[in-house]
Amino acid sequence: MSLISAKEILDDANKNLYAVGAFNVNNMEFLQAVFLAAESEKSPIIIAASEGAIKYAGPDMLFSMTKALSDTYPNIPVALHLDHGSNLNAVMVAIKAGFTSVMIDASHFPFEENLKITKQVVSICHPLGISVEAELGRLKGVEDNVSVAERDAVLVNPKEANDFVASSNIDFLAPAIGTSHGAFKFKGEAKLDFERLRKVKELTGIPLVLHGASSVPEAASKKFEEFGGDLKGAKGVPFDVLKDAIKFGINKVNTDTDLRISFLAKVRESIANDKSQIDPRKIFGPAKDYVIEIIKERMRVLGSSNRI
Ligand code: PH4
Ligand code: ZN
Repeated sequence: MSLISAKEILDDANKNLYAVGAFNVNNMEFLQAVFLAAESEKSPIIIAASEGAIKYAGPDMLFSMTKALSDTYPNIPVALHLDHGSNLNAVMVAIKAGFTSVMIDASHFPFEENLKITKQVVSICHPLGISVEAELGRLKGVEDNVSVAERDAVLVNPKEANDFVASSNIDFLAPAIGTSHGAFKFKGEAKLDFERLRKVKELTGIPLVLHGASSVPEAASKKFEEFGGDLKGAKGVPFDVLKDAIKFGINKVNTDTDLRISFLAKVRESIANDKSQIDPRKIFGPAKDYVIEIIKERMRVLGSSNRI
C-alpha cells in the first residue's frame, strides 16, 4: 500500500474514539518492530521521525525503508510523519523525501508567530495531501502545588487552541496538558490536565495528540537496571491514565522512550549473558522481538488493534 497521510488514519480514530501510536524510529530494527507488531495486531500505524532521526539515518533511507515495509505489508495503513519539525527547512526536507505528514513545532514562539509559521506550512502541505500537526503550550510536567498562573504559562489555553485551529486549518493538534519527553515525567503521581483536554476537544473537534506519552514499562525498566543500567526515579504515563486521555479526546499517542528502554534492556541482558557473542544479529534480534511485544501491548491499550 502507498503511504497515506496521518489525517486519514486519525480521522477514523477520532470518529471511533480510539488512538493510534506514533512510534519514533531511527533505524531498521525499530521500523521492522513497528510493522511486525501492526501486522500481528491488525493496527494502523504512524511512523515518526524527528529531525534527530533524519540526521542519524538520512531522510531518503527512512522513507525507503518505510515504503519497502509498507509494500511488504500492504494491508497496514501507514503514515510517515516528521516529528517536531522546528522550521520550514526541516519540513521541506521531509516533503522532498516523501513524508506524508509533518509536525511544525513553533510552540516556543509567541502565539501569533507560532500561528504565522504554522499557516505557512499548511499552505505548502495541504495542496500536496500532506497532513499538518502543530503544538500549543510547553511539554513540561507541572506539580500539583504550582499557582494557576504558572499552570497557565505552561499548559494549553483552550480558547487559544480554538482560535489557532480555526485560523491555521491544521489537521491535528498537540495540546500541552502536563506530559514531557523521556523517562522522568513525574515526581509524584502521574497527573494530566484532563479538564483542559476536554475543553480543547469540545471546542476544536479535531484529532488531538499526546506527546511524551510513554509509560516506562516496569518489566523492561527492571531488566534495564538488572543488567547495569540506571533509571532511578523514572516514571511514565500509566495505561489507565492513557485510556482516560483517549476518552477525553487523544487520538495520536507518541511513543519513543518505551521502545528505547525495552530495546536497550534486552541488549544489556543479551550482552551480559553471552559475553563472547560477536554477531550483532544475535543481540539485536531478541531486542527487536522484545520491542514488538511492548508495541503490541500498547496497541491494545490504545484501542488500535483489530481496526484493519
Ligand atoms: N516524541 C519523541 C521525540 C524524540 O530528538 P529525538 O529523536 O530524541 O526526539 O515526540 C515524543 O513525544 C515521545 O515521547 P516519550 O519520550 O514519552 O516516548
Ligand atoms: Zn514529542
